[in-house]
Amino acid sequence: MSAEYQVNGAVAVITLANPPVNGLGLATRTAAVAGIRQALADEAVKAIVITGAGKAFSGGADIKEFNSPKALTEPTLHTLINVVEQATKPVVAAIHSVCMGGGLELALGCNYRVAAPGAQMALPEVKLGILPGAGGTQRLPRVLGLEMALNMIVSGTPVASEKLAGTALFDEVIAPGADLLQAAVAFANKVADVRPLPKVRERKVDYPNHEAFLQFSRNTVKAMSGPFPAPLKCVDAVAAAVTMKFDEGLKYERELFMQLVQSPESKALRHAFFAERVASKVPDVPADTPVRSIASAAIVGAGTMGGGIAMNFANAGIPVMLLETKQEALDKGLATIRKNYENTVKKGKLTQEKAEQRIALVSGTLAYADIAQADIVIEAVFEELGVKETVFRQLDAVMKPGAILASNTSTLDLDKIAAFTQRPQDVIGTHFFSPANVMKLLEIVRGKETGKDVLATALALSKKLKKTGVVSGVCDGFIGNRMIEQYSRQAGFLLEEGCLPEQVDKAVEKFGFAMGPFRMGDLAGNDIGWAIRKRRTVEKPEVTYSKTADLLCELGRYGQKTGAGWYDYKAGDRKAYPSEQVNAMIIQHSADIGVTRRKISDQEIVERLVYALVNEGARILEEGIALRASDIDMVYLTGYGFPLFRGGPMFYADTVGLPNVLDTIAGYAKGRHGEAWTPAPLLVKLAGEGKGFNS
Ligand code: 3H9
Repeated sequence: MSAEYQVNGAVAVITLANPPVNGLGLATRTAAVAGIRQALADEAVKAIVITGAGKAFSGGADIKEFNSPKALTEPTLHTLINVVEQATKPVVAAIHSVCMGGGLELALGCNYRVAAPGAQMALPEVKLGILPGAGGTQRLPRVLGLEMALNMIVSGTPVASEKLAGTALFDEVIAPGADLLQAAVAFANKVADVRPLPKVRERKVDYPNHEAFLQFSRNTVKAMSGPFPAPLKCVDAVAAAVTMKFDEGLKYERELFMQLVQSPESKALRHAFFAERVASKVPDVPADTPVRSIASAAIVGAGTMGGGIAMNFANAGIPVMLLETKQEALDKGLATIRKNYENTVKKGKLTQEKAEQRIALVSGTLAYADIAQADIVIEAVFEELGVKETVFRQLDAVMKPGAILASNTSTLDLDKIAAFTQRPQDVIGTHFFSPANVMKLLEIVRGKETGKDVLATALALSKKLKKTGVVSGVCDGFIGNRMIEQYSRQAGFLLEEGCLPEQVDKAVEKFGFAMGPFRMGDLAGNDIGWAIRKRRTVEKPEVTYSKTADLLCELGRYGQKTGAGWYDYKAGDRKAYPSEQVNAMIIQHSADIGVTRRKISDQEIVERLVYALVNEGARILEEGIALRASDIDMVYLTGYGFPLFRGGPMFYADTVGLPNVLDTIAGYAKGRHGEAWTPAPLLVKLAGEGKGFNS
């Protein structure tokens, strides 16, 4: 059973009991319908209360059931809501904590709703690329009015129950601390004999001049929804609440829901929803692994990265101390942090008071001894093993026992870094992405000796810092940068063969990337990749690269920070202007290496860049560097601007079909630099078995 049935005097109480959030899966729906029928059959029962066990009333339809026959197996969510709505005895929803999606739709099917304060009320389906498909678009406008309902449905944003007190959504919002079930049962007793039973479906949505409002909404939503079809369909469905009879509107909502649930965009969003949650699970690190307390932090290095990382701690209310070698660098780092907070205040995103509180949590020092008591120290110094060695030997000497020693390295061997200390079990990689106070991704690098409790602590910390933590094993570049290396190589070869930066960037941005490789290089600093290539050409001389990026750096064009990179920039303007100097250099380079430039299609550009990611991703998966394909997708969605509506590189490859991906790769393997296209064995294997990376 996943709903419990109890009788409390003349009131039957049905408690949805499907942890963690009482998703309305088949078993729960079946038990709830059985409960209603039992209550209707029992003459002693005069009214019914539906509530939820644990930490939710209900989080909505069980998303795991979508695209499975279970979603359409009776009793469906529609049937459950129908049974509730047609009941001949009053049904009261007792709402607390989370009341979302199908959960709110179920509550709207009840005759009455009593809520605890602080319940999160939402129809968040749009975030999964769908719309409320069990009457939400028809019933919510009937209790909240057209404007408020449309806002909630198009944004998916939760609204606290107490803010909706006084609307027709609630019959009662109880006082803080009062007993919800007791209040709901008392309410049910009070209304037990009231007839006719009030039904939301019988209410009208009145909105003068609704056509003009709906047209305005369509225009606004269209401009904001990018490649996602769901927001506009939400407007269409809500419009039906005004323009159609209730049952017609319900039918129309259903049609739109069925279209959206099959859409690739919705599949990608649902994949991302579960990918984000599963990423924090590590098979050999149980959920109850004890974690170390992180009540204070220290950062070594007050540069752009160190400062950004420090802000994460301050934002989470954790005091953080920055360590630098020179007063000037420390002052500069602290001043940048202050400036960043002031800018956020100017943009209206933070109050002055909160900014001051956060700034007060950040301090600085030049002495290692001052950071010795921090619970975690994150090294964010120059990406060079010798420099890291000096830092880690010092940290090992001063840090208190049990402190976590983390490195923000983006490419270096974490096991070598751990070996500079006497406590490799306390060493872990925490790779933040620039700008570190903004980007969601935190790549957590597990060394061969990293303690399980240290890993569990880092994962818990990522949640506290509002990051998406993804675990990576140790290899050159970990998940993200190891893959991007193959992507960048292809971008470089494309320049040699006939492209200019603007064409490559535009093709990739049209595919949906936030930024093409050359604009991204200019933002991150081309000198960083240059330093890495210099190291790698020594370590791996067999790996071929285009020299264009090196020639660019030799011209001093490091990117936006030097006012010139792949593009030209004007002072105070981040817009990228194609550079005659760079384009001439690229064309000359092709001539110098004897390559006849050709016209390259956008399709080829996208395939070469994206499949380079996929092929390397497959190796990473096979080697166990990533625990699962969806972790790789999370890295790319949250750290590299991969288009969300495509679900990440591995998910995208699955949608294209691995045999198709493999065929295309085989074609490129016959071309110039074919050595870069040796297919990953796992890709070959899965394509042969007719499987995908995520299935
Ligand atoms: C819908 O209702 C469609 C209808 O309109 C029409 C149908 C015909 N199903 O986020 P958390 C799991 S669409 C299944 O870490 P929190 C989640 O996977 C649905 N599972 O916790 C995770 O599992 P695990 C509309 C679900 O406290 C665990 O719960 N509803 C569902 O930070 C904890 O999740 C939504 O879109 C679900 N519906 O936040 C709500 N929801 O422990 C989506 C959660 O195994 N959910 N899980 O990793 C949320 O926004 C948040 O999960 C919630 C809890 C606020 C509920």
